[in-house]
Amino acid sequence: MNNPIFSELISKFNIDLIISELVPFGNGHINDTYLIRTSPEEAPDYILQRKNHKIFKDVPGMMNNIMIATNHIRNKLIAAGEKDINRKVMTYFPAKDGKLFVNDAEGNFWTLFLFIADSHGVENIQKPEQAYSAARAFGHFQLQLADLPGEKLIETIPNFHNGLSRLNDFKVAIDKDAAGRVKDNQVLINKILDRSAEMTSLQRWLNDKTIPLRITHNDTKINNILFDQDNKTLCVIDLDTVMPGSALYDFGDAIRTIGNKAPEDEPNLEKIAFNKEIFEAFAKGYLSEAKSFLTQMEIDHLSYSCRYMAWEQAMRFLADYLNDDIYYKTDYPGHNLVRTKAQIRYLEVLEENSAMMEAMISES
Ligand code: ADP
Ligand code: GN1
Ligand code: MG
Repeated sequence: MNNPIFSELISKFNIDLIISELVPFGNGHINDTYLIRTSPEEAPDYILQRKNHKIFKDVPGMMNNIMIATNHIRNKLIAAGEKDINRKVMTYFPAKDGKLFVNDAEGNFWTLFLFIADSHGVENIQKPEQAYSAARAFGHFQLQLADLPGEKLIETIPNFHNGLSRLNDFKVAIDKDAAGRVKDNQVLINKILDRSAEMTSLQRWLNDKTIPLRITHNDTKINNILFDQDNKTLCVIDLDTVMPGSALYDFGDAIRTIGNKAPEDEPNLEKIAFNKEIFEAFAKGYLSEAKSFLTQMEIDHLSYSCRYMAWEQAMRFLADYLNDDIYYKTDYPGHNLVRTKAQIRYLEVLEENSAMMEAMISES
């Protein structure tokens, strides 16, 4: 894939490169990602992304957030005398006009980042040691941003993890019933609604400042960490949603993916099981970095946060299914329903394991 439209687009970035190959890359549900391989072979490669501007309504604001956050981290790495900085933090490339993106003729927004060489992402984690280091990476990322004033960043997606607002969107989707799917899914709908009082508590605590707002990543799926060839973590990527949030979102969202032995769209619900060893390693790794800044209230709700993020995600998948699949990329009809069922089953699994999770956290 190497057509003149891409060549023209790339030529608008403030960088000299010779494209040898351009290939679709990664498994994201939102953006379109391409890897640009360049020649000569030893020259750096790049990640070109079409940011989904229907979802990210202020791409310039989002890229400004990414610039602020990555510059902040980069300065810390420099001050710490870190080597190999370009593999420990994302590097963005501005356009020739100084903007952090290029618009194409259709009004799409394209961005360019350095491809982190000799790296790979993982879709699932097998080894506790890998969970421990992934958790340290996420905890360390929060720590690196802990002294960045929140006012500098915009909310790239307003109310992104706000349970009260998500619940409201869900109820609107039920009322609209755009695809006539409500009647066949009442059992699933009720499973979400039945838990709404418990699950919206997090937003109430944020509203009354019982739990602090921090700068958080907000999309800590395991495939948003890059590992090197020795399976050591390099850096946290996919910074589109870095903005003020709760540390609990990041902990809970990571466990949403790696604490589950099955993928988030597993059709066979019997395969959905809690991975105790991975959870224990992740909790230890996260707290080894985050204990220094978390409040006791946050620590006491780490286990709750896993249920919260699974509940929120189930509600988002189901709302999208009821809305006729307009948000997430889907691979087949009914994909969002499969995702919903898997996520609700995982939520039940987390509920069954919550006492053990609490105990593991207090021992970490
Ligand atoms: P999405 O928001 O759609 O999930 P990501 O920014 O996570 O998109 O990118 C998709 C995938 O591309 C990632 O999971 C990762 O495997 C790969 N990727 C993204 N940025 C880089 C990078 N700078 N270096 C290496 N791989 C990357
Ligand atoms: C989306 O883009 P990706 O695949 O990293 C979504 C997350 C969801 C996730 C579910 C901006 O993440 O919030 O948790 O899918 N990102 C956005 O897999 O909505
Ligand atoms: Mg991603």
